[in-house]
Amino acid sequence: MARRALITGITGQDGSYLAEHLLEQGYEVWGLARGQANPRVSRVRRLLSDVQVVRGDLLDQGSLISAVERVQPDEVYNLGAISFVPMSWEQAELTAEVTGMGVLRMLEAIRVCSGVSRGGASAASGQIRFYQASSSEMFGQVSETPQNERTSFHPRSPYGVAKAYGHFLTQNYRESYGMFAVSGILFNHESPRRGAEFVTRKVSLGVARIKLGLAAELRLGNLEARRDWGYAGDYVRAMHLMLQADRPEDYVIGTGRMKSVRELAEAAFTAAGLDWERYVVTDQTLHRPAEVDLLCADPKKARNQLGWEPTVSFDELVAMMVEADMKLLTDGGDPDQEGSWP
Ligand code: NDP
Ligand code: GDR
Repeated sequence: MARRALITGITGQDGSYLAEHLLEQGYEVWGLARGQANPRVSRVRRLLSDVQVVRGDLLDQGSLISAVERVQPDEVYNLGAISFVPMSWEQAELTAEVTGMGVLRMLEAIRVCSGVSRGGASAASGQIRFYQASSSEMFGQVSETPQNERTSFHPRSPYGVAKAYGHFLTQNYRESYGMFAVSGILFNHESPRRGAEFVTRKVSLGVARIKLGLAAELRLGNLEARRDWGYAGDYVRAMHLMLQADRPEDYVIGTGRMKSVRELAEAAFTAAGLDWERYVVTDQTLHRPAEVDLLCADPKKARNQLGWEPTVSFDELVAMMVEADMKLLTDGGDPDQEGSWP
């Protein structure tokens, strides 16, 4: 019998790549989607026609219990979240509810459906394996570089705080109930399917628009922020590997290399044969109330224990994204429409 996976956040960047990867591995894949007429669901149905959709919302405990009862998954990947850091200041309570409390609701759904009582672990507690999408944003103002699984957290946004709650809760359900529940502490990962609000995609779309004469400038915030950027397709393999391990453990996933937003802009404009300094305009209103200045992963544990390695370099990633956006716009695609996914 095929193994069965349930993915929350199926309409997002990682949900799509993870679904493709699991289908290739022979899984039966189910995606949790919210809303009665979510336009992103039709995008999933078109691109990922083998994925089955179950309705549910991380804000609604009963819907998660129903989804787990219906799908009877072997593995649950909790990727659903409000994931855009600036939005977490504007809607801090909603971020706490979805990105933080949503983890509690998903873990409770699994606990209840596995028949694990609060009195302690049962044999059933190991049946459903759980992956939580933790984030390098939890490190925030870093105490050491690079960051590994033992580095302390100092989150700098309501998003980072909500992720830290979900992270510790996942660890707590593992310790309290013996559940196979793990967190991947993933550093920034990008692709042509990245949301247009995130800086890499904003840059690749901006470059494509300027190259095609559709825009004259690109407005960016803090050019000095440094991140460890990798390719989303590589990172979803790590999620799957974590749930195949003998023991439930948390892992840091990243490339171990850091670049600044300035270097990102330079690489993307250069990939299109343009000089970035002629087009990039800095805009103070795009700076954040509290910035994370730098993040850089130490992925040694994942390399040694899971055999995981990234395969796409920073320059290859930037070139891939610029090329995809040039094609999208040349073909008349509209990146602001939910239906369009390169
Ligand atoms: P996206 O923003 O692309 O996707 C977020 C997903 O969450 C969407 O499918 C969205 O669905 C869903 N969602 C939002 N609110 C709810 C809700 N109330 N109930 C159910 N689902 C909901 O994120 P990514 O794919 O980039 O990231 C996946 C996960 O990994 C997120 O948890 C993110 O925080 C985390 N992460 C991402 C990193 C990255 O660099 N990409 C790095 C580290 C962690 P809808 O279409 O309905 O809005
Ligand atoms: P991040 O990603 O906040 O790291 O969170 P984002 O791409 O939004 O920002 C990265 C860095 O770029 C700087 N920056 C800008 N950012 C945006 N979005 N737009 C701009 O115009 C701009 N100019 C400069 C930011 O200040 C920041 O320092 C992502 C999300 O996917 C999270 O969900 C995930 O947890 C983390 O990565 C790891």
